[in-house]
Amino acid sequence: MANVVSPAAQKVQAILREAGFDGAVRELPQSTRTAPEAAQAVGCDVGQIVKSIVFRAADSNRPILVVASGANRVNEKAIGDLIGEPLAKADADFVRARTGFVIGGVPPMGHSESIQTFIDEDLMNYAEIWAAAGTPNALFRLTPGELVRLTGGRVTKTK
Ligand code: 5CA
Repeated sequence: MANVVSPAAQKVQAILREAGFDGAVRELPQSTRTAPEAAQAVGCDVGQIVKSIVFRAADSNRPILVVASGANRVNEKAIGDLIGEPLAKADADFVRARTGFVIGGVPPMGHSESIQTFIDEDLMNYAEIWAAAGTPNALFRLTPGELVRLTGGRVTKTK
């Protein structure tokens, strides 16, 4: 924990500890802003990277989080059907305001408000996965079961 210097990454580490998760946030020298960069940085398959993609529900204006495998594209129409309203793009300001984190560092949990979350079922195929930890160069390793517990999200087909 002592080696985590960025305030945003420290915040994620603290949130994880409070949730009873004992894994450590890792700050890396290189960028982990995108899923391919993150996979390269930790030496895993791109599919093992947890993308936390924020959308805006078009009618209610609430944020919707899709936690997707780095190998997959999100099917916005399918998620819109699940929530009963279309999904719109979220811009960088919306993401920062509603999650408390900048794009490229948004973690799957610990946001400034509670966000309805859908989890890509393909992430369940891996023994270990990696998620963003608050900044575009911080990650933490977890299991799919831990992801489900930490986010309270619904596992479904998101692609
Ligand atoms: N740290 C990496 C791996 S964990 C990461 O956060 N990847 S990510 O996929 O979860 O976050 C990047 C995502 O942010 C992109 O997939 C894209 O959906 C979104 N994004 C990137 N640029 C913008 C932008 N200008 N406006 C809105 N969303 C964006």
